[in-house]
Amino acid sequence: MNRPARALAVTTLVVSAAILPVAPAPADVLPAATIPTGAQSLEPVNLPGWFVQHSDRLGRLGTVTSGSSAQAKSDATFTVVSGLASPSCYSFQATNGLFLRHRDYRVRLEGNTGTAEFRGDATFCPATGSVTGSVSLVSFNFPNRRLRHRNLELWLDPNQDTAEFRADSSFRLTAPWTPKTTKGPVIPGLFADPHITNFNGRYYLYPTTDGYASWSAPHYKAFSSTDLVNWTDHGVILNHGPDVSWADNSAWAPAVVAKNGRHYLYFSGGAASGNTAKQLGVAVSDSPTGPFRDALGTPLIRAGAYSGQAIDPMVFTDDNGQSYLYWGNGAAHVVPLNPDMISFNPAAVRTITTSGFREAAFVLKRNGTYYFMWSEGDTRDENYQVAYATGPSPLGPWTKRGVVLQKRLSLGIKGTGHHSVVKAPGTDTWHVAYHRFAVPAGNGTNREVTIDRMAFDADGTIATIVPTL
Ligand code: FUB
Repeated sequence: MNRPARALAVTTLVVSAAILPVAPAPADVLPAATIPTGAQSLEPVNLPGWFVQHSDRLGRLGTVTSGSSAQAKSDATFTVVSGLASPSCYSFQATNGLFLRHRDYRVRLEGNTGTAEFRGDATFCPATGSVTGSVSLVSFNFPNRRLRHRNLELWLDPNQDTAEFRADSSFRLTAPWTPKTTKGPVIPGLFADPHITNFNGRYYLYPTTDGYASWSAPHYKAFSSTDLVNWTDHGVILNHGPDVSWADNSAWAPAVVAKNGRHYLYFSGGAASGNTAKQLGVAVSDSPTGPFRDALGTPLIRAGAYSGQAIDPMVFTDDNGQSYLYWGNGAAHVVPLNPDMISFNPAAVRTITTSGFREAAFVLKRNGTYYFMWSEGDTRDENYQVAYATGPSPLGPWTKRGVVLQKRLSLGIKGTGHHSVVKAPGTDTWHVAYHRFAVPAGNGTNREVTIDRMAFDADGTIATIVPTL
């Protein structure tokens, strides 16, 4: 078959993807809104008993039965996650951590490089399949092409209005061949810097969207749960592109608080041109799941106004109702927020000096003691870790107590950091959300979110947190 050179294909995709991210559907094929995330196997509608699998890093079909080897079952199991290039589409991650992507229109299994090309090639948008309950997967980068099987191989072929093509490109998502054996990650896919909180008895998670080169994702999603196990994806709650005039990318490390009957989302972002240094903003919404709108139209903290990078915001509200904003990378700062939650007195900003501080400040209060926590090292380094100090007030002074969370190589857990902590309402039970390199194939830009227990010893020290899979 005559296939266009890659350079030509990429030029085509930029134009077409920008105008129309999902292929125009033929009259008899309606767009399918969602498909279930989590572990799934894909069975073509016209080849029952055969499943999408990978072998030698190429996508193909193979038969799998209950008597097949564990490897064959594993090769036919994928985790469906939020699309690497678009949160309204999907990506398919194999149990070895690699993603289904197409290259030269052949479907392959490769690690996420974070480039726009890879993310687009590994993202598929759902359309209704040829039979009830089936789905057809449209390429994000090539909206006129769909995933189909041909000679038992998986290809990305031009959409054709024929019965044969419709059947070859329609799949049922079925119970996976590989049962889930571990609890994590708590939200499928690549996310980092989780901010966990509880509003009115319901838990909320606000992470950075990960898997992008240089952490350049432009949007935030929200997730909620009643049990910290089953999480509902509420979709995108703020998108720098259309929603924030001064930021285009680097939607990093959000933190959300409830106050004044509203919800305030503190976030950082960078501009694509001009001054590209990160700045910190605040957005507001009547709902914890957005949509949020930029409250100021300008940064709350401009790049260069204080030492270090203006990233990683966190707000702690004391029992008397006074809220404090903490932030920083390289240097930590704190300032009391005004009652409107979107302004402060610049003269009241203080710099916190605790040895080892890198980023990701988090503050909690328990039994009258204030705990200032942070991440040490580089998020790209497997030694990234969490430490803490205690003090008598939200402004310190702080006494360092030590490291409480670090890698656990015996389980393949690396890069544990950028955490947040939540207390189960009405109890002394505490949970810590943090990110780690995605298991097994992750790194500093392919991270995932997990939750473990955090406990206090009788003297108030934080017991070493045990990372689990
Ligand atoms: O996710 C982007 C950045 O990486 C965060 O702002 C840092 O805390 C680090 O986790």
